[in-house]
Amino acid sequence: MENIAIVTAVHRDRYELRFGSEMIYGRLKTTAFYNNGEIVMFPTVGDRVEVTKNADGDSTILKVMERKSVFMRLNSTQGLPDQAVAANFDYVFITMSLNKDFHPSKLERYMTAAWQSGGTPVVVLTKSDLMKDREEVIASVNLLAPGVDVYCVSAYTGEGLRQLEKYFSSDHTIVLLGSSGVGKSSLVNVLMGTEKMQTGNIRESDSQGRHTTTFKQMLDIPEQIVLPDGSIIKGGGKIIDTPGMRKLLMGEGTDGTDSTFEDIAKLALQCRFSDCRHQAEPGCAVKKALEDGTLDERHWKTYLSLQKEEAHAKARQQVIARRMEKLKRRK
Ligand SMILES: Nc1nc2c(ncn2[C@@H]2O[C@H](COP(=O)(O)OP(=O)(O)O)[C@@H](O)[C@H]2O)c(=O)[nH]1
Ligand SMILES: [Mg+2]
Repeated sequence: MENIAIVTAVHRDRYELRFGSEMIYGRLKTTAFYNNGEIVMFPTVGDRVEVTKNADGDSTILKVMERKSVFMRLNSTQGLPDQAVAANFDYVFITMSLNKDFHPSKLERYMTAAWQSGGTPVVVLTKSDLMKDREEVIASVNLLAPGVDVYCVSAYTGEGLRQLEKYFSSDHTIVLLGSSGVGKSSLVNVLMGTEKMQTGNIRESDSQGRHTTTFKQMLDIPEQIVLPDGSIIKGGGKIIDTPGMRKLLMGEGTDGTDSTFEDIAKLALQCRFSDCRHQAEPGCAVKKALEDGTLDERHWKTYLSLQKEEAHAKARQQVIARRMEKLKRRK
């Protein structure tokens, strides 16, 4: 695999690559990524790409290798393929701040996205220094995400960071998922021991057009991490910080939905009609469960909205496919 590089950062049309122990820059080979009538997904942070090394200039990226995990987001430009946000990670740190960001329905959506991505979710509740009383939030997480590890951490005091040690290892990559402002970049900085990432509510729109610098980055966690109190924990591995996680695409696969909404899937099997839409059909087990309270109304609503998003994503894919067909015929 001599000509395989790893994407460590994405600039507007230039990619920062790790090639063996070297850092190099690369650009897409135009004919490989545009113009061949097919939807070609651009590389993203974490991707393994095939390159032709150029000794005195930018290297050429020929192709994106198969991904073991990926987060997708809807393209804001209609008709263009959806974008990969981060790829090939092992753990998804679902970050929510303890003081005001925590909402059960948000957690459910993140859980679904995490399972669908192919990564393993870990719930990391941030800014623990601002909240002494966590029992309620932790109980809520345990209820919605049974079996998923939960941690309370503070980038300011370093509380709880020692417990994350087990995720840091040279063959593991972590990706941070969570709303802007919850402290993802601050967490990265404290692990890195330096201000690698800009912090303080950078709006997502700013990370796209106007700025040329990248906020999407994969960093090497140092072998030893010095916590704010001076104590040392074991580090290692890689961490991906990206602000572009808001409009995550709920993909077509239902695996993720299935693990978060297993209860609903089970109920649906008990409906009288196998094609029950859980609206006004007689003998609907979902309706009954909603009525007698065994199925939580909010949980059901989250499920419905995700279904809608999936349908929307599918429709978009069809529109794109049709356009691409047309383009092909025109050539
Ligand atoms: N009190 C407290 N504030 C924090 C902590 N981590 C981050 N912040 C603050 O929260 C704001 C957003 O942090 P940032 O790391 O940029 O969040 P991001 O958008 O998720 O990357 C900044 O003003 C940080 O100083 C923490 O552990 N405790
Ligand atoms: Mg940030």
